[in-house]
Amino acid sequence: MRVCVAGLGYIGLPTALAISAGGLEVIGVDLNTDLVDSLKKGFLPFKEKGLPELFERAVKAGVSFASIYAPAEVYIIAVPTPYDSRYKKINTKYIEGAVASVCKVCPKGAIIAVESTVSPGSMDRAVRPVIEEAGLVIGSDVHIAHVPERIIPGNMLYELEHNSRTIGVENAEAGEKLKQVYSSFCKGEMVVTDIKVAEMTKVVENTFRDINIAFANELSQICYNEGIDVYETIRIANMHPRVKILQPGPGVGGHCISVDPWFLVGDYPDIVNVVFAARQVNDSQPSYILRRISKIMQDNNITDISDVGFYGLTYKQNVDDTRESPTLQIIERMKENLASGARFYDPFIPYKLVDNQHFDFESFVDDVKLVVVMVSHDHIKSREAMLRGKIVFDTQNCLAYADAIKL
Ligand code: SAJ
Repeated sequence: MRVCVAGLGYIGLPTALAISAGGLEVIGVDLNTDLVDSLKKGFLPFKEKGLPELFERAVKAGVSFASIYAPAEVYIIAVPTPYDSRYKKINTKYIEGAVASVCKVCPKGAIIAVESTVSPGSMDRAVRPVIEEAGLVIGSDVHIAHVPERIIPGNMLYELEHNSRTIGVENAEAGEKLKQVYSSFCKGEMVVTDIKVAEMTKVVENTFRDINIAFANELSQICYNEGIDVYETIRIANMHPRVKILQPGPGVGGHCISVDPWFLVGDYPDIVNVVFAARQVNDSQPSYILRRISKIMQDNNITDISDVGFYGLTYKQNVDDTRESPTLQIIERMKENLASGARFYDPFIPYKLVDNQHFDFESFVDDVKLVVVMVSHDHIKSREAMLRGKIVFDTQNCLAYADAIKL
């Protein structure tokens, strides 16, 4: 069976490689010709544990990369869905473009499976009209499916192989074929359902996590007011067999958890309460961190913002993805308050992303009095000793350093 994976980013590339290593014929397509050229030369566009090894296996198995679409029995669409944070809406233009291109080359009976993050109803709103416009009949000329991705950056390849999959389809035959494709690399259970349920489960999964993190963040503020250790509180509460509270932090970033709940808020404004409140709590956590920083500055007679250094620009530990990251959110809030001059460092971001960015950890630490740890990269955990003599605000509770100030 031939599978064409459209979009060779964080999701599409590992998926294409895994299917190829799993024994099916795979062509990976991306409109970015530079990316395709560099993949052909053996260069990977981002870091992920185990990816170079998987790449090697896929190349041996014959994976190919191209910028134009080719005939295939199954198309997996994993193109970006850019998010407009002002209007809380996702843009499906790349999905629509990919589907239109697929329609021009696909053989009769092909399956078009969308993995990209979409809001519930997008398959009807964005995908169906493009296919109809191309003159194809859904259900006979092509079949559509939604197979939302579920892998977590930082542990993608393990999860790709072990997580169960939701396969949203309109007929059992397409479900069977997709099961075959996904079972080529995934040992998890394949759950076949309808498209609307598949769309909803994706949003529900990320919203559940957002609400849980919001609870932890709110608890951190309550506990701070009372002088109670929030981490100890959560640790003990989680010993109850039916309690599993996540960890507080500096805010929620990434392209999924901070985005998907907004779909429910936007589409059901008269119903949502909890979902909306959780979003507000998590979105305001960076401002809370800023208030805590200003208190720490006051307590330690620090008056110059350039004496404050933020460690970490990515949205979470050990990844190089900065989308919606809490540190970038903090920078935005500081701009609104005309506070500039703070310093920034992230070992995963070796290019200039923000003003006053340092590229050497030692000089970054030397130049500041207060280090705010925003991201718990392994990098800083192994360099704790270098923070000695500094005031440290550890918003991730990742350091053993006894004097570090916690949430
Ligand atoms: N965070 C906390 N406290 C926690 C856990 C996370 O503050 O206890 C923060 C992180 O620091 C980060 C944000 O939440 O800023 C999101 O990180 P994450 O690791 O929870 O999740 P993502 O966005 O990397 O990936 C999520 C995953 N969804 C779920 O776990 C339900 C992943 O499985 C999805 O594939 C992905 O979203 C997606 O693409 O939808």
